[in-house]
Amino acid sequence: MPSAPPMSHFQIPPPKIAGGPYVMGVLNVTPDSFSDGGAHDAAAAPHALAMLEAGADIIDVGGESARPGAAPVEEGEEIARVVPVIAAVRAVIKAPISIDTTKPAVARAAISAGASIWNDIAALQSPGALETAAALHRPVVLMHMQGEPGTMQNAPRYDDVVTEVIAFLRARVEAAVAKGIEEIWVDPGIGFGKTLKHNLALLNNVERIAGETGRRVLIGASRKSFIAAIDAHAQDAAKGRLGGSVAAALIAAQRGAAMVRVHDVAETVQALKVWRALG
Ligand code: 9MG
Repeated sequence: MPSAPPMSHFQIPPPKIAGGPYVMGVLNVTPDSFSDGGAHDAAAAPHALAMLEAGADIIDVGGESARPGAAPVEEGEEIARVVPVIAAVRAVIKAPISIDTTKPAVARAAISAGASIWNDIAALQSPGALETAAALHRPVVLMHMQGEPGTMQNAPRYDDVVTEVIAFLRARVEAAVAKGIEEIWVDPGIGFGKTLKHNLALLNNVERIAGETGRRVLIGASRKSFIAAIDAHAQDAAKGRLGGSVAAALIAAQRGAAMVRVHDVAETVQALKVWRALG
């Protein structure tokens, strides 16, 4: 008997802003999520809808905080957080949903519930992650992080951050390609084991990262603490970093980012549209 055909390959539709970038709206489902782009279960679908109406292309659902110092979440608990939310969001929207996880079992459960993209801050380095991603036939985002969320901001060190991040991303792309994974995005991981200087160097070199990895680049700078390292008035992540977040997304797009991951969708989309209107 002939074997079953592979699951169909998912294609991300074109970005809403002509010429891009794609805008990925953050939907965190963690206990501390209300101040971090989050919503409680019942509010998740309306929040996702609001982000889409404001111009988001993709909704990124995450059940484990990646903030510096955040505690790890057990696999079963993470699945219990994200699956009902993905199912509820999928019931009301057609747009792609990405699952922000490092765990293959969570990615599998999320894709079964309706997610279509695996956003992995660990770049498919967890045991079995490459094989799982290959079997899922979905686009993946491979992100760079030095260390682990609990300790990554203690003392980040690089001789040449841009060169080292590119070397890491190239190696992860090669590993993914070797397993047959087709649609691969890369992400230098703003704020993940990086000082202000490192973050600025990476933002300034998005075009080089895209060129030397041969992949489209996603940048997530929204509400990150490097903004407070530039402006002392930005201590409150949810309320005090809007201007810096929008500026960083715009700069990333101008430097060649093909996707920006943001909490404040309407404000970011407006800024991107003004830039695109210049032609
Ligand atoms: C989940 N998450 C938090 N920050 C992120 C970033 O900068 N990039 C990606 N891909 N995911 C992120």
